[in-house]
Amino acid sequence: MQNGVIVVLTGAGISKESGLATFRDADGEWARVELEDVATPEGYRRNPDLVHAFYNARRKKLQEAALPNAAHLALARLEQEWPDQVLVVTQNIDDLHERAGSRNLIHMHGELLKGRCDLCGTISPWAGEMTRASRCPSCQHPGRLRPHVVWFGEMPLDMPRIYRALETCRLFIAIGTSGNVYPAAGFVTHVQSCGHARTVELNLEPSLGATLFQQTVYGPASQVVPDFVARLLAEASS
Ligand code: BJW
Repeated sequence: MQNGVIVVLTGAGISKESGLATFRDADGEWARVELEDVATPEGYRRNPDLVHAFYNARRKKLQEAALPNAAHLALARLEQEWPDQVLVVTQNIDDLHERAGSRNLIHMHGELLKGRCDLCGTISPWAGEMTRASRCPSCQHPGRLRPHVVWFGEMPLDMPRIYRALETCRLFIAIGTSGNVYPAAGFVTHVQSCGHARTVELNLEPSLGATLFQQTVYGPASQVVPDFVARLLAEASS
């Protein structure tokens, strides 16, 4: 393959082998809680305590029990060794890509280890429990801090930068995402419409949009991603 910009879209499947649940698999988050209750602004207004409990538990597990796996590490290696730009666009709110060493990274659905103040708009690091009484570290106002995550009906983050990268990339790789949630599920079609990139899906099983990709490889992310990255880097250096 010719060198050029690579965009990698990741979803919950890449963090599954790090011990973090996906959403729509049989053992996923949406089998335990109603998404309308915990992942919408309306759910948060109805019952903020329930939403805080959902994110507090995930924040604790992320910090106490999750480590990057071989797939996260392979993407960090790709960014270091690929002769052109590699941008990872993750739907995940965990910090496993950062911990693995990825630096050119967009969290389009926000970050679990940050809070956002509804009053002053400041986004602050947040490692502990968040409650209705939590104060914004910037304006000190209590009761207006919420998890810095993107719920249904809210605008995902950094979209202009993501679309610019999709329009210039030579390779688009989607890893561990089911293709249920837009706008991320539409990225492959957007890339195809630009007509100058190869598209690849790496997943445990075919996603909803699997037939839209030119190449598909199925298996656990910790195996298929390192293999795919090794092949790409070998092609680039030959
Ligand atoms: C493995 C594996 C292993 C397992 N190895 N793989 C049409 C167009 C545009 C928008 C819409 C539309 N129709 C409806 C909408 C609105 C809505 C939407 O998409 N609804 C759908 C349900 C239809 N979208 C929105 O509201 C978004 N905002 C928006 O659209 O704003 C307007 C806009 C439009 C156009 C451009 C710009 C803006 C916001 C979406 C917010 C999503 N939020 C959540 C929760 C918050 C974060 C959190 O709590 O963590 O984000 S929902 C949840 O789903 C989470 C995830 O990031 C997201 C995607 O899930 P993901 O990652 O795909 O996980 P799963 O579980 O679905 O799949 C796991 C995959 O891994 C599976 O395929 C497995 O096979 C695989 N797997 N083990 C490899 N070991």
